[in-house]
This record gives sequence, structure tokens and C-alpha cells, in this order.
Amino acid sequence: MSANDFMAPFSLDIDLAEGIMRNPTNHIVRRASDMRGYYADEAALDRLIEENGDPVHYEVFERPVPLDQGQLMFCISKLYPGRVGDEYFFTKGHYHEVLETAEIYLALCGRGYMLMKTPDDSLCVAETMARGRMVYVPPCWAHRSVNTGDDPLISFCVYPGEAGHNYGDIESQGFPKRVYFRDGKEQIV
Ligand code: S6P
Ligand code: ZN
Repeated sequence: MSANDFMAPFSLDIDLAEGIMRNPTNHIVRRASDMRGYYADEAALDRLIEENGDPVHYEVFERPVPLDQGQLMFCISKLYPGRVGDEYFFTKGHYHEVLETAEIYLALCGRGYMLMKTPDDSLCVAETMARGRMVYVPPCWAHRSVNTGDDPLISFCVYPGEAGHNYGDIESQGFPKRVYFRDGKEQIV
């Protein structure tokens, strides 16, 4: 191997208070209108879009690396607080395209849940997320963040470079559980 064969190391800054990656290469913004079909109360989502000018729902900041085995993709995920009807805001959720790839989430700010399910729906688990809490998403589990707090839920995520994303299955099937604010408290139903 010559010096030209080595990928150059790099570093970057993350604003831990704001939950922002400095100088990201990719900044993905999902608005309320991108979430059509995901929430239980579609009319409530329409009202939210109408009355609040299609607010930003969540953002992802990435500095991608080559999508190769051996590499580690990483990002900051920032999910805003709020509810659609009585259902707490969540991310779309996905499986990894290479299903047998895991992911680590480290919560930096806010609170909520990481909702995870297996492809046959036999298991659906909600792990709590709060500052300093790490969630291990094992291979094959779909995953979705849910914000039950008053502040953005911000996480640092790391997953294998080759993982990719499969959104279609969750878009059509959803998760067997949803997180609501009902009777004055959080309820996972
Ligand atoms: C990527 C990782 C996160 C999510 C982000 C947004 O594998 O799980 O970066 O992309 O939390 O969620 P979603 O479901 O819209 O990709
Ligand atoms: Zn993922």
C-alpha cells in the first residue's frame, strides 16, 4: 500500500447544546408535509401544516464516508417536540437496506423513546432516550425516534458504512406501537 491508498483522517465539531454538526456535507430537512401517511390522525397533521406553515419536523446532519464495509457512517439527528393530535412527533423510521446491520444512538439532549421492531412484528420495544443514554439497535430491527419532551431530541448515531436505508416497508406497514399523550400522561399503545 502506498500513501495514496489511505483515506485521510478527519475531524469535525458538534455543537452539543444546539445539536448541530458544524459544516455538514448533507443537511436533510423533513417537514410536517413529508410525514403524510405516518400518523394515526391524518386530519390533525393537515391542520398542523395549515396553521403552522409546514414546520420543520426533524433534521439530520451528515458528513458521509464511503459506503463501504469497514467504514462507519455517523450523523446528528434532531427531532423537534410536538404532537400530531395526541401522538408525539417521530421520525419516519426505517430498516437498514443491509438488514443485518446494527446502529448506536447516543442521546445528547431531550427525551423520548427509540421504538424498535422486528420484521415479523413479533417484537416491538421502546427504549427510553435521555441525555447520556445510549441505545443499541441490533441487526434486523427497524428503528424510529419519538420525542416526548419539550425540547428537541438530539442524538448522535453511528452505523456501518454499507448499511443503507429501507423506508418503504415502514411507510407501508408502520410500527405496531404508537406513543400518545393521553389522560395527562405518556402512553405506548
Ligand atoms: C440512520 C439513523 C438516523 C436517522 C434519523 C432520521 O441510519 O437511523 O440518522 O436517519 O434519525 O430518521 P429516518 O427514519 O427518517 O431516517
Ligand atoms: Zn438507521
